[in-house]
Amino acid sequence: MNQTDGLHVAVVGATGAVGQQMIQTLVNRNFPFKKLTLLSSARSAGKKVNVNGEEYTVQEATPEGFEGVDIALFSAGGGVSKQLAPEAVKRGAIVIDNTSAFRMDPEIPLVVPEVNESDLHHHNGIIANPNCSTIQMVVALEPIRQKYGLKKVLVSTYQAVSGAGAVAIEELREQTNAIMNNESFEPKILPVRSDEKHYQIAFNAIPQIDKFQENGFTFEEMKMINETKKIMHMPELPVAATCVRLPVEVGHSESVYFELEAEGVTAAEIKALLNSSPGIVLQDEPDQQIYPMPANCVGKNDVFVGRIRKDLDEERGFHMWVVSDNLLKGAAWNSVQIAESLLSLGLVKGK
Ligand code: NAP
Ligand code: 3JM
Repeated sequence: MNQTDGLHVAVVGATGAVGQQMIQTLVNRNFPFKKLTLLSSARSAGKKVNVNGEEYTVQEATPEGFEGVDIALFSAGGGVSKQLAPEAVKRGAIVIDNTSAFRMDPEIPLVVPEVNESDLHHHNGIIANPNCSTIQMVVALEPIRQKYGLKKVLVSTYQAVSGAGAVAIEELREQTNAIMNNESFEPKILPVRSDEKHYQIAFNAIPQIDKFQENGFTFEEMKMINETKKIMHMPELPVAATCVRLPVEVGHSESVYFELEAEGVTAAEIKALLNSSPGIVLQDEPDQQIYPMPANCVGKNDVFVGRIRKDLDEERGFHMWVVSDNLLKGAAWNSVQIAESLLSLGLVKGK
């Protein structure tokens, strides 16, 4: 098949917070699909979804459901990916996986097109999409790494509830209403659905995203640490992260401290560099009170950077504030962008 005839694309987890954005992004980008298969668990099978004026019926994800699929975008949790991604590949599909299931597998490329698009040349059927918080940070760090070198990265995140799925968005809304109406409520989802304790997220900040590891970091923090080193091909780069959930619906924010290899660099030089770097919008005019905020980045594909300033004590240290729509560049857009890269590099054959 000629690629321009269109591809058969499947979205696994099509009814979820990320899956919905994937469908919308495919439509918005005019992605060349001739057939779209929407997959979920048995719970949502049969549900009708409107895509660009056409009605699609969601089907239960099964191995056989991948027959004839060219590209499968997975976003239904790590367990589903581990079970079904190899089945999709066996049937000839290229899988772009949005979960943590395969990200640290050395045989599997972990790709942010602005940073390491060329890693796509060495895939064996599965390509991993990094964690949302990692993606927006490496888009901002890569131009700096290329020009000045990086010695250290320390990040604290301020993450939106939509990163924990549709049920977490619902929980924030219901809790906020309950508190405003003086009603009682019982937290059930955040910080981690399967953990023993659940805490209020409305009017609060929770310093736990994903489960705690033996080293005292959470899994979300370890994702940021390990994935950053892999994507930037810097296994020795010192990276540390603290990830915090906030009562924001969409848009992750990050305070990033980094140290350069180079000496004598100014904040103005970093601003000029980021202003002309791919995927980045610079919003950095303190005298006009201009800086990125999640409410302004919802629905946009870019990574917004501001508050760039030199550390007062460390000559090679800088601080910046990085914001992006976690469901778009953090998930759906990065996945579709990977699919677009595969097409432009001639790495999708089609059938
Ligand atoms: P969500 O809103 O809870 O949606 C989950 C989706 O997965 C739903 O479509 C659900 O279908 C489907 N699903 C659940 N169990 C399934 C099964 N056994 N077989 C097939 N489909 C199943 O969650 P979300 O926020 O969209 O996130 C989905 C996944 O994407 C996460 O678990 C995570 O691994 C990944 N993710 C990645 C990033 C990133 O940083 N790149 C960000 C957020 C999420 P039903 O409607 O049938 O339940
Ligand atoms: C974001 O149930 C699961 O396996 C999903 C957990 C999850 C992940 C993950 O680890 O894949 C929820 C939200 C992510 C992610 O992107 O890392």
